[in-house]
Amino acid sequence: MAATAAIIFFLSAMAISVRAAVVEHTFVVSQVNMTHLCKETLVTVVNGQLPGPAIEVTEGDSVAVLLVNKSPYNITIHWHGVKQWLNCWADGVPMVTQRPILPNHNFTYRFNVVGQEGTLWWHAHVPFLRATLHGALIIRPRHGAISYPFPKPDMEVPIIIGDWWQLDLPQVYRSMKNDSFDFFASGSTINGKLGDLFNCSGVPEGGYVLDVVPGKTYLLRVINAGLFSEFYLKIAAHKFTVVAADANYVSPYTTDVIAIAPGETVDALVVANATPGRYYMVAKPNQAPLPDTQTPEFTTRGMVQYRVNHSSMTNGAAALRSRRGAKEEENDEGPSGDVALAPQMPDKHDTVTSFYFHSNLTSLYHLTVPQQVDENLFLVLGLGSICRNGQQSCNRGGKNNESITVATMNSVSFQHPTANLPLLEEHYYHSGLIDVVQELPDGPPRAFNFTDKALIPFGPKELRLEPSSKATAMRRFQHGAVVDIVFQSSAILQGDSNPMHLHGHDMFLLAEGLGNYNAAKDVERYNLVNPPVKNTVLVPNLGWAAVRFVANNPGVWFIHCHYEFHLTMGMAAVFLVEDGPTVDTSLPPPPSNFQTYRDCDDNVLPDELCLQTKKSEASMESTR
Ligand SMILES: *[C@@H]1O[C@H](CO)[C@@H](O)[C@H](O)[C@H]1NC(C)=O
Ligand SMILES: *[C@@H]1O[C@H](CO)[C@@H](O)[C@H](O)[C@H]1NC(C)=O
Ligand SMILES: *[C@@H]1O[C@H](CO)[C@@H](O)[C@H](O)[C@H]1NC(C)=O
Ligand SMILES: *[C@@H]1O[C@H](CO)[C@@H](O)[C@H](O)[C@H]1NC(C)=O
Ligand SMILES: *[C@@H]1O[C@H](CO)[C@@H](O)[C@H](O)[C@H]1NC(C)=O
Ligand SMILES: *[C@@H]1O[C@H](CO)[C@@H](O)[C@H](O)[C@H]1NC(C)=O
Ligand SMILES: *[C@@H]1O[C@H](CO)[C@@H](O)[C@H](O)[C@H]1NC(C)=O
Ligand SMILES: *[C@@H]1O[C@H](CO)[C@@H](O)[C@H](O)[C@H]1NC(C)=O
Ligand SMILES: [Cu+2]
Repeated sequence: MAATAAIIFFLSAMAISVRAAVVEHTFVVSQVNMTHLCKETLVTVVNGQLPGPAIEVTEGDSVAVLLVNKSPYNITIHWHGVKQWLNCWADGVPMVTQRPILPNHNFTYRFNVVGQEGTLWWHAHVPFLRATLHGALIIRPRHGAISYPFPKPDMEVPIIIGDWWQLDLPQVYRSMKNDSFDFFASGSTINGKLGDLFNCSGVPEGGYVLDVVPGKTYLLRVINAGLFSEFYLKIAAHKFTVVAADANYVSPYTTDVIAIAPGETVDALVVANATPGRYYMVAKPNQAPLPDTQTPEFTTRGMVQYRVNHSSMTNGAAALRSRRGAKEEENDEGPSGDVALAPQMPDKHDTVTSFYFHSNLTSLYHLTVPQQVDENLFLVLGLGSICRNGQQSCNRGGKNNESITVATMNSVSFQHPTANLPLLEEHYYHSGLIDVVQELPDGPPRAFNFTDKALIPFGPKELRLEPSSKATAMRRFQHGAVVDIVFQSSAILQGDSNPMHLHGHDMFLLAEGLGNYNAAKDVERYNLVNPPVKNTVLVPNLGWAAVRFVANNPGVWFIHCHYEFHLTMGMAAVFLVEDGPTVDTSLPPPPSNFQTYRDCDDNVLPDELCLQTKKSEASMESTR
């Protein structure tokens, strides 16, 4: 049975291209001790590595990842940005698309990577644990480097920006769900390394080093795997040519700074054309200025180091210093005493540089953007409160123990499904249960001046706006529906931006702006010719972003903010895309290794999972 399925799977992969391969990995999830900043911390990682292993494929390949869960946690892995065409089963969202993989259990994910090129990534879709469970997913063109739509790079380098946490992350999650928010990382990292801005008793932390050869071109595959912050990335004395974002090619865009929010990826070329020497590569988080609450955030840096002999290196850097002066760039004493050049970074309160960076991206190709729109959603992103213990009324706001602060879309805070079957299974087997989830409203319950700064800081003024509901909010789309969404950030969120990530589909980013969205004048600005195509759209702080996508991939897809604190607080929903009219446009049955409620009778599913499905199963029988 399993063998037959494997053969069918292999044949369908073959049909795409005779040369398509199956890329296989084994991911062993376990806990290891790592020591940074003088402190040993127990972290959950894949194959003992942080970041985890990179998956490298050629477009059209299939991927098979055997996940062996030796951690004490329930785990699922999400293949961030992979479209999972007709394969929602492999999307890896616990209780939305699959049951979690229990401790001491295994599961094999199988998916094809088709019609996408560039950089994506994978991460655990387990609250907060994705801080240490992540890695790159690199998709090269089928016809080799010659088919890159830019000069062939001499070398490709993943640059994963992340956080270093010294806390028990599952406990942080439980606390944040219970109205307690003062938990922060202890540092930031580039490729898992904190760098020399951090030290243990004065001994600098090791930093990421990229050795370069003069004149060579490097393709940086930049991923923001951090939980809390957007970052600015710069390399002293070097420019980037951005060529792709979210595994979609963009018109080459030259800049000295990359802005990247959690969930986004950026591919950029860097030519090693500076005077040979040592140049800091710096990743610095940004945040909205006062009166926003200011949170601890950390700059991290690595080094771009020219491969030349030591004396010419020192001379080169010194020459560069005297030529450029200290106004543009700051010099820093390297650990070994020679001088390395540090880039001048944007101010941490500068959010305009991010707005410009994102607004300046356009698709490399002219696209066929559908013009006829079937559905319009206006999703206001905000904060709210719910009463503890399901009560209807309570004291809200301030320091009280009767309500819990939540994050919302149109005043609904997402209740992650826990008690029943995964939503996708309910949907596929037509249990009828899925009908009881709440419909995501098309617009906010009340209009207000969404970006009125008088609402900052979060205080008594917005109390009247905040009563919210907690529900598994879902929106159903007919197969093929063309959907427009305007995401509107609100001042209730203080000055937070919101990287909104949609599973299973890319979105055309038609326009973005500051202040309140105004259809009367903003629709005219829509780019329907070459909009960037994204799986994660950064909605500017106190601003909006308008996207369009075609709901043609049947299944149940998560849509959520990629800031972990907003997701934990409920800034999420699910989109259910109906089957199309044909087999080729309908969700196939679950893969053969996929355990559903039907396996309970055969004792295939572990008892823990059967117990929780008993109730659902009973009600399913009654609806059949
Ligand atoms: C991590 O370190 C602690 C304290 O040193 C030790 O008790 C524990 O066994 C270690 N765990 C692992 C997985 O190495
Ligand atoms: C893991 O998942 C099972 C089944 O959904 C659930 O019963 C259990 O409480 C979960 N364990 C943890 C630690 O979340
Ligand atoms: C999980 O996979 C590992 C490695 O292949 C294997 O040794 C183990 O028996 C598997 N466990 C289960 C429960 O299938
Ligand atoms: C949640 O917070 C409330 C109020 O601070 C506290 O009484 C309760 O013990 C907390 N619950 C958990 C599970 O931490
Ligand atoms: C080490 O780190 C601490 C805390 O960030 C800082 O105050 C101190 O200046 C650092 N020391 C050195 C020698 O870099
Ligand atoms: C692109 O960036 C430049 C500054 O780098 C800015 O002046 C311009 O307005 C930006 N373009 C858009 C469409 O935002
Ligand atoms: C809530 O706070 C009030 C006033 O601080 C206190 O009297 C009450 O015991 C608290 N209730 C709970 C359940 O902690
Ligand atoms: C909304 O608030 C902004 C910022 O405080 C203000 O500039 C704008 O005039 C307000 N708009 C309306 C329609 O009241
Ligand atoms: Cu958010």
